[in-house]
Order: sequence, then C-alpha cells, then structure tokens
Amino acid sequence: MKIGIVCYPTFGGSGVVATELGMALAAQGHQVHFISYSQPFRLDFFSGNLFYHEVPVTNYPLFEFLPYEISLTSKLVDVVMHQELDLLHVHYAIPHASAAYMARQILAKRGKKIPFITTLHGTDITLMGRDPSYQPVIEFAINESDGVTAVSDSLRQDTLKYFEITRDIEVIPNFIDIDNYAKASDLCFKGMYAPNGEKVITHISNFRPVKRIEDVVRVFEKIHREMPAKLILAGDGPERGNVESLARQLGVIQDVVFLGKTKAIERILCMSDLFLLTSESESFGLSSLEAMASHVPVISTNTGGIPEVNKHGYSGFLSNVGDVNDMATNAIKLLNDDVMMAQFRKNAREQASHFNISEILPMYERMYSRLTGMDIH
Ligand code: GMT
Repeated sequence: MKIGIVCYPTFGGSGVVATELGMALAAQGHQVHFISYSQPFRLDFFSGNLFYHEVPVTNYPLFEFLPYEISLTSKLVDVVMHQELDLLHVHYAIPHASAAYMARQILAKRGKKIPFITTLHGTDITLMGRDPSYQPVIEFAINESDGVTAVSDSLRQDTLKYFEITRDIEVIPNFIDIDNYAKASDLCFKGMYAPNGEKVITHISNFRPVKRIEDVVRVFEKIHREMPAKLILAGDGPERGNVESLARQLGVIQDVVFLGKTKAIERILCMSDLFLLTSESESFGLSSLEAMASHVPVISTNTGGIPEVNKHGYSGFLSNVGDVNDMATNAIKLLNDDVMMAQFRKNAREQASHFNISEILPMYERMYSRLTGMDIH
C-alpha cells in the first residue's frame, strides 16, 4: 500500500509516533511518504520504501502569517496524484485534518478518491482544539475524516466531551519497539553523570507548562534530601528558565543536568533509576512508556491517559496532579527498597510489552485495509 503520513517534524510525541509508525510500515513492505515542513527528527532509517516531501511555504510582504495549511494542502494534492497514494494518515488534528479534508475534496474533483485517517494525540483536543479559534474547524475535520483514532481511551472520552462527534473514534494506543530499549545497555554511561553511585532520576519532555516541570524539581529536591541523587532533564522549551531558577532557589542546581534536545533517549533511560512525569494533562505520556521499556519505574500523575500506561503499585506509582509530597514519598520508598525496585523494574518492562509495535501495528494495518478495500499482505 502507498501511504502518506503527515506530522510535526519537531521534538514531541506525535511526531515520534508518526515517524516510528511510518518506518515500521516501510519495513513491512508498504511505501511510505512523509509530508511535513522539515524532515521528522527521528527519521534516520534509509529504505527503498521511505520518502520525504518537504512543504515549502512561499512568503509575500502582504502575509503577516504564513498560510501553511494552504501550502500543505497543495503538497498533499501533488504527492497523492504523482505518487499515486492509496491513503493519507495525518497525526495531530491541527491543521493536518482540515488540510487533508481540503486535499480530498480537490482530488475528488480531479477524479482521484483517497481516504484519510486522523490520529488525535492530545493537545490538539484537550488544549488547542477546544479553543474557539480552532474548535469549529477541528470538529468538522474530525467528523469528515474517513477514520479517526485516539491514542488512549481517555483522549477518546475527552474528544466526545469537547466536540459534537458524529462518527466512531477507535482507540489505537501509542507504541514502542521494545527491542530498541534492551540494546542500549551496552552504551550506558551512568558513571559519567553519577560518578559516586548517586540515584539517577530522569524527566524527558518538550518543557511546556502542561508538563509542570517545576514539580519534577520539587520532587527531586525531596529525594535529594534523603539520598545522593542526580536529576537528568532531557528536552527543551518555554519552561527551561523557570526550572533552572527553581533548581537554584531550592539549592539542587549542582545536581541537575540539562541535556537539552537529544535523540539519545534509550541511552539516557538505560542509566536511570526512576522516571518522573508530573503533567497537568497527558493523553498518553509516550516518554513514560519509553522509560518502562527500559526497565525504569515511573512516578507520575494520574491524569488523562497516564493510568492506561503506568500501573499504580506495579510499574510505578500515580499521584494527584501537584501532589509533590506523595510523589516524593513513593519515589523514596522505591529507591530505598532494592527488592521492591527489582520487582518494579521487571514489571515496568512487562507492562511496556503490551504496547510493543508488534501488537499495535496490525491495528493500523487493519484500519488501512478496511478504508482502502486493499489486502494488506
Ligand atoms: O505534548 C504536546 O505538547 C503535544 C503532543 C506531541 O505532539 O507530542 O503530545 C501529545 O501526544 C503524544 C503522542 O501521542 C502523547 O504521548 C502526549 O501525552 C500528548 N501530550 C499531551 O496530551 C499533553
């Protein structure tokens, strides 16, 4: 099958999921065409089945804002026609779903029928999609999609709550290739960051306010009072400055390592003892799944789709949003108990295995087959 995948190329879960999905589909023999404004950052796999089409946005002095959605739509029309695609799969509704809708209409006028699937990822519904400046268009584009998926049941419920949805939404959870997270142990350099055997606590995100990274620092400071520990922060974004000031104010800055944006996720996780995810809202929490695949238990909030991924008292612990005392108590309990920690590490990996790509990819393939009427194998 020839599949067009539209996604954000930047650091963020939706782009990661779209890229990993495309690479896995290509490995299965599908021809996959990525369409985005720059090359997706995780796209580092070369195969005769993978293609990348950049969306150019032409500027003009009259434009205060670049009309990206129009450029994307035109690119979709062009790629579908010339590459003879069978299906479009867009990740993150804004503005990809409405661009795909428009492309489908234009293509129909040219005699080419193509279905499109919209995968909802989280903030396209829970934060931005609900905003009145986007809501009517997003609602329309979701209802007009030929297939809609949500990455968790919680996100599906939120979509039904915030929009007038007139069609089915299928839950297809996010996934990882679990084998990638076992290999990394050869490349683990824990001693570089924790030379005196300190516990390594990790957080990875895009540093948006929704992640409440200041809570990560507050939890870490409580752990740090009880035992030698290092906090590794990977990623970057608008909260970076606040996080740094808080770490200074709480007197832990010397034990906080800011790695910035990095692709070396497996290498960071393989040296971690615990992963913190303190988000205000989270449709899934892909980074916590990556941690669990690396045998790292997760201390998280219990918001959104996180409880579908991290199991309380099994792969980690869950607390109410903002309850840094509870999160720190759970973290310290686990870090101080080697027997419990060994069990949780095993459990985390086992829980992650339910989200292995081998389980999830067939769900997308079945949907593709249903919508195109084509046989997958
Ligand atoms: O987190 C964001 O700001 C946007 C978005 C993204 O593109 O990374 O994240 C969402 O999609 C991820 C992949 O499906 C999910 O794992 C994240 O939980 C979700 N973020 C939120 O719901 C805040």
